[in-house]
Amino acid sequence: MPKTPKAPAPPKKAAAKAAARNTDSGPAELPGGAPADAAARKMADTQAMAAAMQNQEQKAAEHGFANGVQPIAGAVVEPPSRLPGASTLSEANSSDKTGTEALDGQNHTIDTLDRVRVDSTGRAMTTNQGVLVADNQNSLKYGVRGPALLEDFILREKITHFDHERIPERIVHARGSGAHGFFEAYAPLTQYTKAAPFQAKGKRTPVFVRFSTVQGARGSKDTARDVRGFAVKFYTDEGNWDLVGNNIPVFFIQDAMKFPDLVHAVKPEPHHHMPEAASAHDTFWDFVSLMPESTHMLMWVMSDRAIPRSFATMQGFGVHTFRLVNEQGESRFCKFHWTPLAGTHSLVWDEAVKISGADPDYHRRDLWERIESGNYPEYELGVQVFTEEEADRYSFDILDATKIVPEEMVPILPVGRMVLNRNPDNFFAETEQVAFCTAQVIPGIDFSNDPLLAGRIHSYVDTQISRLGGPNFHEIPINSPVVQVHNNQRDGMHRQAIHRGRVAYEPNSLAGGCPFQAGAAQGFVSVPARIQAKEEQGKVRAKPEKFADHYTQATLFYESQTPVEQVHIANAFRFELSKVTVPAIRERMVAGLRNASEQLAKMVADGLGMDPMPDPLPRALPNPPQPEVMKSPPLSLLSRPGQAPLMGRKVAMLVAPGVVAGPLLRLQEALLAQGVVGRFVGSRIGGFETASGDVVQADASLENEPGFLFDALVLPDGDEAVAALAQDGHTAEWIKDQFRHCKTILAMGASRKLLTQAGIPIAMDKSLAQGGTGLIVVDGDAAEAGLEAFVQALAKHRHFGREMDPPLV
Ligand code: HDE
Repeated sequence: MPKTPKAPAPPKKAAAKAAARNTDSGPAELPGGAPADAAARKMADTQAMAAAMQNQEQKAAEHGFANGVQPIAGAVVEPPSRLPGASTLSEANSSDKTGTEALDGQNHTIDTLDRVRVDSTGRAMTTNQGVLVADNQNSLKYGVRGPALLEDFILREKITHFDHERIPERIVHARGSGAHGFFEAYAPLTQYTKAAPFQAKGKRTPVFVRFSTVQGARGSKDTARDVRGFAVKFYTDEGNWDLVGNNIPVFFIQDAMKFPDLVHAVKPEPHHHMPEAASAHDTFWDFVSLMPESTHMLMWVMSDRAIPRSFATMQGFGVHTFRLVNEQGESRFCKFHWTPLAGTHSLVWDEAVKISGADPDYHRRDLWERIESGNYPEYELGVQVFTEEEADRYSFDILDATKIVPEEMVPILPVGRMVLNRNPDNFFAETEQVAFCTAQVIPGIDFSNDPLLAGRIHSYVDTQISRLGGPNFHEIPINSPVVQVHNNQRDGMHRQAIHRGRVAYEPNSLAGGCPFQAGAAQGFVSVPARIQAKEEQGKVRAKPEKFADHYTQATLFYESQTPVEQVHIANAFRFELSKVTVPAIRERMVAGLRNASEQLAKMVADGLGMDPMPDPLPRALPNPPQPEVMKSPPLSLLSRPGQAPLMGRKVAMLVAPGVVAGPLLRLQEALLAQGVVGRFVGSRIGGFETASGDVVQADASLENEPGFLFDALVLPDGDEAVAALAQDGHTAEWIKDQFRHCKTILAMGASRKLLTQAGIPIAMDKSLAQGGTGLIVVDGDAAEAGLEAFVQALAKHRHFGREMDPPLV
């Protein structure tokens, strides 16, 4: 056979080019020399980067305890060019849609919310695909009177989207209102923590806050008797930190295992789904009367704390014991406290009930209006810091969420302030879609072993997955952090991020090891909890012994209240238990209360017609340790009148034809300067001619804004005006409510008659000099003095000196 001539060797460059064009296999070795084109260069650079990666140091270091506290940073190889990191060589071809190539190390899903804000000024309407809509009034039909056509993609898109507008409401805390703002540190707190917001004086961290009620549905009333959620998302420069707290520093239960039971008991009863936004029903009281550890929390929930005047006038608490961790890795326990600048002020029950009918959005509106008018709600953040050794000596267990650490034992250290200065643009996109997760902590903040907290660390992430439709809820704009997000999590419903490159695992050499583990120097490292977990006990379902002291701090709370507040607590128990239909539940509850306060139990029993009282419930811990503190005055709401108590208040000034308007106009101006809105209210809205022939405009009516929606009432001088107001039956109701709710009333000149007509005991104003009853009656020529006294009395918010049970008026 003739010898076949040997084929000439292909040029090396062509071989490299050809090899680089395959995605299913590769050469045994790459040809040397300068790469022929981009594909070959990508192949060569990828090979060089992969060959440079070694992982031995990492592997060895992963083992043993040292890594547990000091993990090292991951191995990284600098890529020779951008090519190995590219998903595709064709990324160089850009368009209006694709944009250009991803920038090095950038994740644009975290850009400011501007990236998703929409303003339609001057724009024509389009479909979701951007097609201009010619007619938004009529569906497509066959003939003017003919049947609608299936091909009407414009109608179908619109209706389909509408059909899916709702998402599930939160399991609890469904009703809520949110706001943006900032946290500003007073001074470096580096001694205790390396957490980003506390590193420098004046450092500002953006926040989003959501306040909520617990029991009611998304559309339920704001003024229910309930715990208020106080959840703060800090967008720190080391990632998001969520401090998901309440306006009450303790909780009903001690272990997450009982949370579904608690919520099932308090929610509307399953057979008839009543009552909405109320705990005054059988199943709630059945459950808590069988759970003596709830007693302390019940004291708070039956106090006026559970009916706040405003989100701006309530405290917030982290509830659990957390940890602060400093650069040296030293950890201390910590309790978080928010204290409002406007002071702690509440409604009274009769008022809360009435407001829920007239304005179910009372707190939402109040928050919105405060921010829109520049009366920004402000809170001071304080921390109680203590060591594990100190905690061990306490008479109570700091892992027990039914206990506080009294301020007398560990003072509150003020660390910064939070100002809420921007309303959301869109309720759904921001307030509804915000996902607070207790698991979201940053370096410098860590958990204690509180078993309630442990359940929460799981629950909040978990619940968002069904509420927000999948695992990518962190990419929803309100939830994304302000720092870079890089990991190997991929895909899932509604994924937004488009990752460049083909590597979604670690360790890798094909992405130069990136994203690499940050190591202890920068990354989050859990504090090894030392004395709390006793090895020799092994796995147990159990409670620490001190958790059995169910009543000592309930007593502390009750004894620390002023007499007025104690009466309010008793009245709240009386009201709630009167709504229970099963006497045995009531009796069990009163029997439990006897262990906390004999006086309280007696008042409640009397109010329920219960005589004799049942025997006290047996105690789980018959001889609790002596408490460190017997009385803690800061636990009283009245101990915090606030530095800006007037800010955000609303005053009604009644007007009618012939009103003497001069003092009212002067008052309105003076109030506005202090952040108080004074509104003219008439029998109808619109203009009224004054005694001097001018016109005042009423922008609210006695009918559309009932009196209990205002913090104070001014009755004007002017015979004709007073006669007209006396003719309107609403006027007396207004006055009675203001009087019953212990709010400030100023009556000038002729309007004294209106007080008499409403049955108000006018002689009360005589005691003004002795501290004030908030009922100020002045002659027409003494209006100025009246205005001054009015502003002073308004700052006190309420004048409980005139409260009577049952009410006189
Ligand atoms: Fe919550 N709680 N909770 N909670 N909680 C939720 O998370 C849960 C507890 C609190 O404005 C849910 O996103 C468990 C204590 C607030 O979006 C859910 C346990 C405190 C908010 C959940 C507790 C809170 C929630 C429902 C016991 C005060 C509203 C929707 C182990 C420190 C956050 C959601 C917002 C919301 C679970 C107890 C406060 C179901 C399992 C104690 C302020 O995940």
